[in-house]
Amino acid sequence: DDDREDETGVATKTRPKTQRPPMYKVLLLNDDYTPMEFVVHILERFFGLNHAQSFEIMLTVHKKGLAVVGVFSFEVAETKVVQVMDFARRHQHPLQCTMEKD
Ligand code: TYC
Repeated sequence: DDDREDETGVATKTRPKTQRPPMYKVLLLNDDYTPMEFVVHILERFFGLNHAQSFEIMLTVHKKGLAVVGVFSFEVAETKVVQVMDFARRHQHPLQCTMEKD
């Protein structure tokens, strides 16, 4: 940090404002039709979660209606959403995945 002198001649530290990129939550939404095992598979495949973590998040979505799967930069979050939506559509499941600013 920079040293800055005030009116009395006392040196104080100022923190230069560091720009951090905005982060985005990736959300998984519940529905009545997508099989539980398919959701667990998606979480393992696209989010690098182990089986236990994936099962836990899937159950949270099933019970609460949605859950945050992870928080990423805009580009990474958007890629995950597209990957999940494409994979679900290819398998004809109505699973919904979306993102919002953290
Ligand atoms: N509710 C679904 C079922 O009972 C399971 C499910 C969980 C679906 C999570 C979507 O994001 C989801 N088969």
